Amino acid sequence: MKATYKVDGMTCGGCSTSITKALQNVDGSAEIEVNLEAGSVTVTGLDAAAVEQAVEDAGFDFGGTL
Ligand SMILES: [Cu+2]
Repeated sequence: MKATYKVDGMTCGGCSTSITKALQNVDGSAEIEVNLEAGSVTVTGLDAAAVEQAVEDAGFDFGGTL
């Protein structure tokens, strides 16, 4: 399952790295692609609830599925 989600609060490369690491640590995650300019993240292998949890735990705002 591959889907793109809105993530608010990313301002720099450090933010995208934090989110990438947080999602990599979730069981089942495969490909993770952060788009800083668009404020979005594309994730393979996780459902929306798991992505939301990881994004919020990393300190960013989950904005739902795009
Ligand atoms: Cu940052």
